[in-house]
Amino acid sequence: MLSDPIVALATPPGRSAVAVIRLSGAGAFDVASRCLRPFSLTPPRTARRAHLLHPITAELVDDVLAACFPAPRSYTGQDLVEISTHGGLLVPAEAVAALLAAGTRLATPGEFTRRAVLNGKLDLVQAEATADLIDAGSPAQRRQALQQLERGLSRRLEALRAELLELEALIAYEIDFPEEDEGPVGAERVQRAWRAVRDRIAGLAATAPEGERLREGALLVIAGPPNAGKSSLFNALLGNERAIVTEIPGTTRDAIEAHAVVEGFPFRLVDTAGLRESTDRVEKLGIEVSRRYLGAADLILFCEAADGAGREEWDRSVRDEFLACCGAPAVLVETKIDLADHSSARPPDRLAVSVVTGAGLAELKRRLAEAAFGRLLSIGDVEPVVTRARHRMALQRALAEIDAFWSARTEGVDAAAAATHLRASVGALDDLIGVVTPDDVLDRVFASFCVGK
Ligand SMILES: Nc1nc2c(ncn2[C@@H]2O[C@H](COP(=O)(O)OP(=O)(O)OP(=O)(O)O)[C@@H](O)[C@H]2O)c(=O)[nH]1
Ligand SMILES: [Mg+2]
Repeated sequence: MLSDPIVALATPPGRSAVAVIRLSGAGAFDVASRCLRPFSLTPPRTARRAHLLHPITAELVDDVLAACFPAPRSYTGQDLVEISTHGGLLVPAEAVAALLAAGTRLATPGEFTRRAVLNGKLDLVQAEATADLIDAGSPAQRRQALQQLERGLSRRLEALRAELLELEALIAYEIDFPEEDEGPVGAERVQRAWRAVRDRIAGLAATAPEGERLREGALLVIAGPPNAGKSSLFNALLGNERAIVTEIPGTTRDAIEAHAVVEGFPFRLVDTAGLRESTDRVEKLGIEVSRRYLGAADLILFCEAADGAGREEWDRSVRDEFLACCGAPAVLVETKIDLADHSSARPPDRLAVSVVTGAGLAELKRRLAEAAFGRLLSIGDVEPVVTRARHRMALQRALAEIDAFWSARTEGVDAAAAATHLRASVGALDDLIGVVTPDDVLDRVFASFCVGK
């Protein structure tokens, strides 16, 4: 049912000053009136102090603040009551129990936002952004989610949709009068309009790799010979002593993964076992794990020590061959620069760092953010970005259809048939915004939501 009254705790359980409970659906005010003394609908959207009582035992549960949001001016678009109780484990749970006894049921995960979508309060992209904003772990993620929540991406998609419809209108004459040689709209104008909208859709689709990376964090794998200072650098980027550091080559055996925010961007840092030919069984397993991470990396931070540690097996050609095999772009660093012999010239492609003096670390962070998120940095926060596989796939479908339109046109297929591809392209954008959304798509979008969202 999509309108029955539902209730859930909107804040996490645990010790806190206040907790917020939401109640939404047809009859939500009746339910609230059975538990709140006094209960008043007016003035709407105004918090009022009340006692919350159990509707059957009449036992006082808490002293609360309650606000009523009559439909359609509420988060869900339905009648909604927001109740602030005292926090902790017991009080909010008992308040929810009282509301359940008064005739509601517990919301399923994401059900409030799902109702907001079905009632047209949010589109699907905004609903996803709501979850992303809550999950944001870095400033860049928060800005991106907020921009989507404010309809930055939705507006761009609507503009693209309007351009596709205009293109369709341009060829309407050819559909109506297929026998005429040249309609009132020149072929060039149609081509220009097609090219413009095609490029704009392709441009948006091109933000997908970094956009998806922004949601998940860039996988940055720190690799290099044993004893090169990888774990030391991992700790320095993380800001705490997570990985064990010793002067013994082969200290790190297993890969260690941790979330880090670098220059405001999210990274999944991985420290790996130093790469060398080893006969030690455990170390060999660790090196195998390193290779697997390297295969999945978005970016590799390759370390070589200025004091020559671990250099024997890693001359330049071995390193270059290794990096070429990895596939991901690499940032090269020369570690332990405080130990360097200053008379020797350093190759210009490498950034010199030291975790002892802190030299080069700020520059390294900038380079990492640039390497992993350069496109996002250059387009800034104003341009919309797509951040999910769902977005990317819909745009690719829109692009394929608009290209199919052009092929059909150049191959002399009649205008009405070619125009069906434009329709399909519009349809792909509609699916993305969530104009008409089938249940299974909604199920997938809301699968990761928690109860109370
Ligand atoms: N002077 C100096 N010593 C460093 C620096 N970075 C690391 N070291 C030292 O180098 C040694 C090896 O450092 P680790 O960070 O454990 O090196 P690793 O690459 O993780 O080594 P494995 O895990 O064995 O592959 C330790 O004794 C560190 O204290 C640095 O910037 N300056
Ligand atoms: Mg290590």
